Amino acid sequence: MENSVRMIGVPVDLGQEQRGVDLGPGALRYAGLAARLSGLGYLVEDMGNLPVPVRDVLGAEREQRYLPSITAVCETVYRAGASAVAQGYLPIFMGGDHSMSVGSIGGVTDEHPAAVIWVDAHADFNTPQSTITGNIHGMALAALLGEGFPELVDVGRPGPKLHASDIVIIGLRELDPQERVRLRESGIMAYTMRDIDERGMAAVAREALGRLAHRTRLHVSLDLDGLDPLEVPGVGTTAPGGITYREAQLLMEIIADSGLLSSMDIVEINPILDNSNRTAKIAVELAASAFGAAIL
Ligand code: 6HN
Ligand code: MN
Ligand code: MN
Ligand code: MN
Repeated sequence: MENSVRMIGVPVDLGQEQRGVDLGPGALRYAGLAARLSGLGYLVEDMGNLPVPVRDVLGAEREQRYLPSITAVCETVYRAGASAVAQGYLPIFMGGDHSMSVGSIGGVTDEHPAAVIWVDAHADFNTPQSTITGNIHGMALAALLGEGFPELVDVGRPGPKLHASDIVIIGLRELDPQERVRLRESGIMAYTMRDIDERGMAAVAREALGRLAHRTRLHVSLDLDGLDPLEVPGVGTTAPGGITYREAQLLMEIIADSGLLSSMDIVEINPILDNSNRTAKIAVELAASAFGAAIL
C-alpha cells in the first residue's frame, strides 16, 4: 500500500459516559506513534486533532445522547478520511471513543470499498431500540450497516457503508441480550474468545483474512478493550478474559503479511484510567506490527 501515513486525532468522548477518552490522541502521540512509524520507513504526517465540541458545554444535548454533535464530528472525520485516501495516504484515526468509526470507515470507503477487521470485546451492534445504556459508541457498527439513527447511517453519503460479508469481529465476549440476537441474524462473522482459545489466534486471523479476500483494501478498527484489561487498564468499558498482548501482536503481524492494510482506527484509550500511559504504548506497538514491523 501507500508509504505515507496521516495521523488524524478525533478527541470525541460523546459516545459514552466515562471522562478521559477524549485524551486518547495525546496519549498516542506521547507514546511515540509518529516516531515508531517513521522508524519503519513511512513518511508520517500528523494533521492534529479535528474539532470536537467539549461535552461540558453541550448540556442541552445530553438527553439526546449527544447525537447531533456525534453526527457533526463523524461528518468531519468522514471528510478527513476520504481526502486522506484520495491523496494517497494511509490514515490512522486516533480516538476518542468508537462512535468516530462511523465517520472514519465511511470516509475511507468513499471511493473504494474496504473490508473491516473489528477488534473489540463488543460488537457495537446496538440500535436505539436494543441498547441498554443508550451510549452511541455501542451502535457504531450497526450504523455502518445501515441500522439505527438515520443521521448516523447517512453520515458522508446516504445509506449503509459496509455489507455484513465485509466485516469480521475478533475478540468478542460481551453482548447485550437483544444485540446478541441482532448479531446472530446479521450474518457478520465474529470470532469470540472461545474461538481464539480453542483454535489459536494464528488460525483465527488467517481464516478472517480469507473471509475478507473479496476486498483489496483492509481497515482495522482497534478498540483497545478487545485486549485483556489486565494488560491494558486504560479503557472505559472493560471486559475480563480478553486478547493477550502476544495474541494481538500475532494478529497485527498476520494482517501486515496480507499487504492489504489501508487504514486504521485506534479507539477507546482512556489515559485517566491508565497506568503510566501503558495502554497507548501497547497500541503503538500493535500499530507498528500492523504496519509491518518485524522482529527479525
Ligand atoms: N465500545 N454493549 C454496551 C453498550 O453500551 O451498548 C457496551 C458498548 C461498548 C462500546 O466499547 O466501543
Ligand atoms: Mn468498540
Ligand atoms: Mn469495546
Ligand atoms: Mn460484500
